[in-house]
Amino acid sequence: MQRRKFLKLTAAGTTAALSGLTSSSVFAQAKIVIKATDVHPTGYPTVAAVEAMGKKLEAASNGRISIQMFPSMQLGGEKEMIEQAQVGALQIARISVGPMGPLVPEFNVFNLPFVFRDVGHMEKVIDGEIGTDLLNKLTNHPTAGLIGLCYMNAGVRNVYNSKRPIKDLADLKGLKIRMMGNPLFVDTMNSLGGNGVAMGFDQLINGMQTGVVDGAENNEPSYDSGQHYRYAKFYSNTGHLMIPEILVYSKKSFEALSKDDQALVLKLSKEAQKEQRALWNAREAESRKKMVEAGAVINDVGDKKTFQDAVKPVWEKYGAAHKALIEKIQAIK
Ligand code: BDP
Repeated sequence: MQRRKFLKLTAAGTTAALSGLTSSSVFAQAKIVIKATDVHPTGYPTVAAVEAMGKKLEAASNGRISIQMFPSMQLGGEKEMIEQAQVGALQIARISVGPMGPLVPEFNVFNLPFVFRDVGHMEKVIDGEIGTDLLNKLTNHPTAGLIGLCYMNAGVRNVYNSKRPIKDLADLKGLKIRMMGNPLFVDTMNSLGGNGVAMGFDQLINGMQTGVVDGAENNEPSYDSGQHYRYAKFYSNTGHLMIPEILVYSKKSFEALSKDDQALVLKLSKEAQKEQRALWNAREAESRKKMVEAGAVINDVGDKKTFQDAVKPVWEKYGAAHKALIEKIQAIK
């Protein structure tokens, strides 16, 4: 389908060239279909917010610009999404900040376990100067090939598994827990006493079915929408990570847009950030309810402090180079 569209565009260009129009005037009018992708399904807050952004783009451009959404990992897991955005095979990827740490090391500060005091703290950081600085770091990165558009909420990540509730660190012993692809997360799980296994989100259900892993960790909406309760019914509120999401735009594709179109995309992505937040808050509450109905067994951990103390080596390893940034985050009240 994409190929057909491309051929149509080329044919329009040729006809215009033959009829004496300059190609730039033709391509200024050419329709722009922005391919967007997300690991989550239709109806998930991040997907809905990007779709709403598409409607606004269409309205603001008289139908010239639109977003075509590919939800539910149709274009692969996050690693594949990032790679495709880098080469311009797709334009918008909605990804977690998680896998961005190895690319822009400052992002690993957001990935440090227990770095944010609560959701309000995290929101202040991403909405403020630090959030903007980090998005710019990504945009200005010499080889990343991505433009950082905006952030989105993703709640708190908790451990779930098929064997037992996690109340204390000892309960994690011997459990193989899937983590996102970034060594920081494997180190985090190992320091908590479990066995961290790096794996794509797209491999997780298979991993749980075959017993390659005993469980994973994620926010309630991901656990609910992926029906992970079917394979790992013990959901324990470890709250070890609070990682914002991010919308990235292919730099290659972005540079091909006119300045006005670039400004429009940037403006509407900021609106999408706000809209997603409202959708997120509603969805979190809904998912918690659905999890219980689906038979998930939910528990709080005993002493949170023991979890926070256990991850100190992770802070030393990944935080040492970013002391000033960490202090700046901690100073935000
Ligand atoms: C979800 C994020 C998604 C990640 C996924 C994961 O929304 O971007 O791919 O976690 O664990 O919460 O990989």
